[in-house]
Parts: sequence; structure tokens; C-alpha cells
Amino acid sequence: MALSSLIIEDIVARKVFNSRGSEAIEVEVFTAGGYGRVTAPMGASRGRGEVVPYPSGGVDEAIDKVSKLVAPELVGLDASDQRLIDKVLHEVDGTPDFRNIGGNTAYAISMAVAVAASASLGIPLFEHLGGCLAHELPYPLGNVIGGGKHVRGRGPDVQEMLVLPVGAEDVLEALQANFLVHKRAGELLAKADPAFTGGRGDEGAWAPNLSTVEALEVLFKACEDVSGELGFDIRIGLDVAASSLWDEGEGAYIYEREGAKRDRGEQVEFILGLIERFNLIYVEDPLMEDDFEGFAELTKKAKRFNCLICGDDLFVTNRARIEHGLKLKAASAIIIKPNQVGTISDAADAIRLARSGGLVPIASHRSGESTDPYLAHLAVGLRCPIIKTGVLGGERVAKLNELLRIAEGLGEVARMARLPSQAA
Ligand code: 2PG
Ligand code: MG
Repeated sequence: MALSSLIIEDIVARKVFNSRGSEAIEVEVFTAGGYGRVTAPMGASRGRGEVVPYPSGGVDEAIDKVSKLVAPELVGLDASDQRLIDKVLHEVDGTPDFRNIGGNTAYAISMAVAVAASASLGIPLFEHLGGCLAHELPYPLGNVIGGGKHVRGRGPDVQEMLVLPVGAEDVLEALQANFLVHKRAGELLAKADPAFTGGRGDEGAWAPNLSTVEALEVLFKACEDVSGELGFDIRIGLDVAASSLWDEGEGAYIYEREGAKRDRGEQVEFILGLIERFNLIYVEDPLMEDDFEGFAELTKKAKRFNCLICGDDLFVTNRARIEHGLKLKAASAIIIKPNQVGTISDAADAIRLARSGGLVPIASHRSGESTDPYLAHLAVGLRCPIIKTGVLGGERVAKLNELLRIAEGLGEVARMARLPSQAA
């Protein structure tokens, strides 16, 4: 028998805007004893295998469907029965990819129900999602210099150059490290590029008029400087977002700014060269989204450098793609974006499956975000040792600051997650 305070009494959806100024759906869930409000994020470099974010009529149609199709089915249910809620969302939608109600609609409802349930139960969201023993804080993987689809004009070809403060002893130290590297990188960019104006891309990362390698040189120096000041290791990662560079007709990766063209073999060698030269700890989507074999080749070759090879567009948080990737040993880490798959239960299942095959799960934001802090709870509750959520920008900082609050709430039992041996 559900506590009466957990019964869903009403669900309301409205149109709001995300950090890119694009329309987004916001959902409010009212239980007898609580309330949850969640806005869906939105990607710019989306994988082809992701669920469909909105029905063909966009956010307006999604809102209409929440009131006419979804709310009548969910009102009266127990908000703490997340599996049931998410099953009903799939049933109401009736398609394999949420194209009827929209994956973003499903995500906002699924998460808002979880938030309302935790409020009704009077416990933090991470505890509701992960149980009372969840106590490990993720390391923040933060985007410092960006390019690709996240910037306008002549940025680096590679989408994200990130930092991971592997030597930090607690969240406060980890956040300080990322903020300091971001600041230092900005100062160094101003020296490296006299025309640098301090412009930033969609995720708050600097968007300089430099090539990928030039930008990495700057970031490497910034990490060295801040590591020296703070006395612990800060390592570099990349999100190549290689599907954005892939030209099917040419059968090659086109680096427009650099004026380079690389076939699969050259791409693998280029990435391995960057891993070695910049001591990279992490490379996401180094190859286009369907090249599981290429991923497997790179994953094998990157082992000796202890560098995580991570699939984002490759896996899209999708069960079948994860199973395929595990069979081929295509990666050593996986990006988890709940709106790629639509519900919290699907994301939790993806994490469980990925972990069973040795993949490190990384909870991730989208480039178009809301100021919701809940990704931090998802990372702690579902035990992701790394959270990828940018460095600067209110919508990024909202999640980072929430990590501090979670750590404070946990008190003495809080500890940093154990990074995988590849990343130690
Ligand atoms: C990515 C993300 C987030 P987007 O590629 O990993 O950094 O970008 O949300 O645009 O897919
Ligand atoms: Mg990515």
C-alpha cells in the first residue's frame, strides 16, 4: 500500500526556454505530500540512435499530449514506484523511440515524479534513487575549451577539451581545480590569440580561434600551472564528437579548421598521438557513432596509456547498443544521458548493464541545459564515479553546487568515488 502522501494528484506541463534560448518542456508533478518540477535538456550533437526529443509538432504538441494522454494515466499512481511510472510512459507513447509523446517529455515527467516522490518521502533525491547507502561523490569532468557544433565561427574542430581533477580529495577541491583551470586557460588564450575576446560556446567553454592541437597546448599548460599550485593531479580529456566530423561521401573525418581529412586508420592514429602527447585520461566519441569496430581497435590500443575510451553517440544510453558494444569490447566508459533514452528506469538499467560489462558510467548534461540540479543526484544515487557537466555558466554551476550540498548532507560518510584503475 502506497503512503497517501505519494499519490500523484496532478501533472502540469508548460513551455520554457533552455540555456541556448530554445524551447523546452517543463513538467510539474504534484503529489499529496510533495512536488517536483523538471525541465528537459537538449543536445546539439545528438546521436542518431537517441529517442525522438519531441513529437513533430514540437513542445506545443508535447504539452497537449501531457494533459490529454499522459496525466490521466499517471494521476492516482504511487510516485515512488518509478518502474511503474516509466512503464506507463512507454505504454502511453506506444512507439520504440518515444516519437509520440517525445523523449524529452518522458524524461521531464519521469524525473519530476522522482523529485516529487523524494520530497513526499522527505529524503534527498539521490537517496530515493540509490538507497540509503549511496555516499560516493563523482569527480567533475569539466569542459574548458570547446569547438565543433557548440561554437559559431572558427573554433577548434574537436567539440570539447575537458579536465578531470583526479587528485582532488573532496568535491570542494575538485570544483576549485576546474574553476581555476578554466580561468587560467582564459588568461593563456588571451596571450595565444591576440584577437581572443573571451567568447564562450554553448557549455561555457572558451571558444578560441585556434586549432585542436593549439588549444590542447594551452589547456595542458593551464593544468600544469594549477596542478602545481594546488599540489594534485589534473588530467585532460576530449569529446571529439566524431560523428559531427564524419563525411559519409568522403568516407573520412573532415577537420575543416585544420584543413585535414582523415580516414578511419588515420583518425585512430591521430587520437592515439593526442593521448600520448597530452597524457589524456579520457576520449569520448573518437570515431563516428556506428563504427563499433574502430572503437574496439582504439580501446585496445589506448589501454597501455590508461586512457578511458568513452561512447556517447555510440551507445546513446541504449540497451541494444550497449550489448553490442560489450560484445566487441568497443569502449571502457559510457556517457549516460537520461533524455537519450527517455526515463530514469531506462537510464538506471543502462548503467547496470554497462557496469556489468566493465564500462565506467558517466552521468552527463546536454549542451542545451536547464538550471535544474538533479543530474548531481542521479550521479550519486546511481553510482557514477564521474559527472560531466561543464565548468562555467549558471546551468552548469547549478549541478556542481548541488554536489557540495549533497556532500555536506552526507557529512562524515561522504567520500569521493573510486576512479577506475585506467584513470587512477
Ligand atoms: C556531448 C554533449 C554534452 P550535446 O556531446 O557529450 O557535452 O553535447 O548535448 O550537444 O549532445
Ligand atoms: Mg559527447
